[in-house]
Amino acid sequence: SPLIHRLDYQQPAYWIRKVDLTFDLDPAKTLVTSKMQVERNRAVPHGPLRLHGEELNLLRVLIDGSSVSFRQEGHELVIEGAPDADFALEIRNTCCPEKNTALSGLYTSGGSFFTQCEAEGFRRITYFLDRPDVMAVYTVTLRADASRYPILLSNGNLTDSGRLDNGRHFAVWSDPFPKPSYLFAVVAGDLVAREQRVRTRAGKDHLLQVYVRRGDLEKTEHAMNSLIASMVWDEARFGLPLDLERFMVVGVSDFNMGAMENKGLNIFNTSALLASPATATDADFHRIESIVAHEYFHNWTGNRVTCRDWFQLSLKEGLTVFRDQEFSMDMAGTPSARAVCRIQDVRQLRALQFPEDSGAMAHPVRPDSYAEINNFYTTTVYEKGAEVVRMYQTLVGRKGFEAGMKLYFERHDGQAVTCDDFAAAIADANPGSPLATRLDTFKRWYSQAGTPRLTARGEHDAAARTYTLRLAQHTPATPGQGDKQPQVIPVVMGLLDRHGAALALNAAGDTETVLVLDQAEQTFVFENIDSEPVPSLLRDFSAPVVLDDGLSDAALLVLMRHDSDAFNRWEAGQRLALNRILHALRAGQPLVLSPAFIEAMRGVLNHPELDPAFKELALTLPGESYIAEQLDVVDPQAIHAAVMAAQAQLASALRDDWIAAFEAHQVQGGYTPDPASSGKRALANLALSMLVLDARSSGDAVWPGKAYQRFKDASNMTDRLGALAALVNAGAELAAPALERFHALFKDDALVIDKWFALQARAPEVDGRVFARAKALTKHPDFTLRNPNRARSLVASLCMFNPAAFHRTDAAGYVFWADQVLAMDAINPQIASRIARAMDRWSVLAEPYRSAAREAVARVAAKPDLSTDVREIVERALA
Ligand code: HT7
Ligand code: ZN
Repeated sequence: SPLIHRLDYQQPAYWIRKVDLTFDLDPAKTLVTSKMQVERNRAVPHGPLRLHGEELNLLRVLIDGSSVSFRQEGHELVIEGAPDADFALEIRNTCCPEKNTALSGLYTSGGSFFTQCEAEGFRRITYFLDRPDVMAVYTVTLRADASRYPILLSNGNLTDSGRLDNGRHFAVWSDPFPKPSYLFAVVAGDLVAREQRVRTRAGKDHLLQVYVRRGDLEKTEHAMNSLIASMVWDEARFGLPLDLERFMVVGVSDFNMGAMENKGLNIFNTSALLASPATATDADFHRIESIVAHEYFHNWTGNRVTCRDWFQLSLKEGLTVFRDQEFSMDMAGTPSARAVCRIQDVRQLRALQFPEDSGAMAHPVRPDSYAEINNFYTTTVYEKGAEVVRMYQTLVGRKGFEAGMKLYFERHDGQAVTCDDFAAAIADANPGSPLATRLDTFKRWYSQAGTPRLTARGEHDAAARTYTLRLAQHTPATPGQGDKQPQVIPVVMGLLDRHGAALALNAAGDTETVLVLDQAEQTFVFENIDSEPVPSLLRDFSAPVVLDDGLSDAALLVLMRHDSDAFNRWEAGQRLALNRILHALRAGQPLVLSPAFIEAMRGVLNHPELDPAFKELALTLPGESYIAEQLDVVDPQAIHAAVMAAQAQLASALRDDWIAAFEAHQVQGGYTPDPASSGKRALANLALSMLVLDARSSGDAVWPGKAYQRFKDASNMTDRLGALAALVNAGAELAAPALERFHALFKDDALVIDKWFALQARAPEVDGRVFARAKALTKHPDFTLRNPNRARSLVASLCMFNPAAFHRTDAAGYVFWADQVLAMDAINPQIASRIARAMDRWSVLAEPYRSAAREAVARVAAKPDLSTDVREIVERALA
């Protein structure tokens, strides 16, 4: 497929300023009539009007009321004789929602109609200039059967509604804000709404509605509360109010991503919307809060100011992820709960984005080319993009960042702009700042792929009482980018003495500072340092880099016990564990945890002041994909064996402490998903899983029995799933009856059954049993590739999140992967290409995995009628 290049951007030959859309909704054949006000763009030479359109049946094309000649060229409708003036264009076409299994455009799910237009779904509804820099004002008339589709929704305000003949009815919606077509939405179906009227600080009244299927209404309270909290936060933190009288959120079970920020009509995957204590875990409640906030925040960062072209995607996504992360931290409240949020975000970044940055799909935050834009809704664009925005804030300060945001909206409200425009606004609002003085170098974060390596070495001069810190950076080559230039790396840091006391870094007595690295190598000297200090670098993970500070285990122990920065306390513990695991892997020796490490972990577990949530994170070993990232040649089985050994040793050495922790962290009273209660549940669940694991090697039946009892009696899903996971992950005999019981209890709740599949597909592999079970589950009557959540729960869980079950010496995992990708591609290319990415890093695998994996990728690539989505992924993998 041809590549689209960022530097080829050109304005369109025409703008579409106003659209009148009429839908005669029918699952088999929906009729769409589009009346557009088209304006000639005098900034570019006159040329044909080229409209995008896919999977449509064209009925007629009129310009100023008269038919015109046109031709269809691939996915374009070309009108050669379009006037060199403004004109009215009318197009009539049909599409087939019930056959739309790709879930892009207009489709049906559970008997209702939904749309998904980002990135290029609008062209699957009608012919249009389906690009984000074409912004129009929409009026939408929906006509449908009144009994099957009593609710008819679109963007903006309801301006008319009423009955029609033949049991049909209609609704007219007008959206006053010009918007790109990707923010257009329609929903029609038999839905019910939770409603809430709110008054904002500015004194405006709004109606908030959360629409779901009948029966799901009681699961929408948390989403509604999250929406209200998001509104309050955005007004308080950034002065950004809701600009619509009505804000609607709708849940749908078949959805390719988490949610979509359509103007005034957000559409959500039910997995990101519905929660009750009995069916959703603490993690689900937290995820829902963050996604509801994310979509709401897009109303300003994405909708009011949108992207000029899709290469600028991180302009809205990186910024909005940053905003939802800040919101979650503010909602968490205490410094410790904020640190837990940050640690979770960084753990996610390292587990998903770092591998992306070092694999076949590595690309800059602002990519240079793509074949299929849907392949670039990536963790690099989203999460690394958010880290880039965080670095702006670190370099100009929180107030400076808020001033930069204000200037960004003053300059660009109502426009479609670029990442450069955002950078300019933040820098211009902060003249003289370390950002403004290095803006061009800073912007390399947008253009260079790959995770920079930061090396730090310190030298203490006892006679001069100085400490000299040498920082060096280097970014490894990535596909298509051999040579990298130095980037701007803000290093938030402090120095500790060997007893853990914070040292003054300057005459003012500051104990924390920001070093700004912008060269390949730089040296920083600290005065009046009496003895060899322990450096605490990159506090709060101040830049998305891999740090090599060469610290000894003894120095890491000082940081782990005493650093004022909670992130670095956690990080030191992870590094101690990682060092042991890597040492064993490189030496090909069995893993043995040192007594010092075990005692340090005991210290954390029994610490009287640390938060349970922090303890749970500190006592969880580094993930297998993060460990793999540290190695040049990856043997997934060896990594798994080392992690399992480390876990077994921690389980057994701290057995009594785990018992005490489990008993001390029972939450009394009704369920609430607040950070304190969820932290306790997380630690109790970890303790329980350690005790059940240890029971397996010691032959003890008490803890599996207790876990089963807890599973049966639990009053919330976090405890129930935690106990079930403890049994399944330890391979306990009681796992099978517990799984059966769980399925029977929740057989009618799709989101819970997704958990049932995922738990089994993600269980730690032992002797190929997990793989065999997962493969068998593809034949389970509840399994289907047609529902993305279900497909992800089994296929993605196995292929992308269970390396030891997937990477097998007999290559059966790769055969399974290829079969599933090909089957999925015929149904839903976006989901198929996500699953295809399980092979991004095949080339770093040890043999025999490497050759077998390559063969499987080649088998998929050899299929002639592959979608553009999957083709781009497998061809990049093989390049
Ligand atoms: N902006 C939304 C992206 C999205 C999407 C993209 C491609 C295909 C389907 C999709 N559904 C949603 C989601 C967000 O970042 O908020
Ligand atoms: Zn987003």
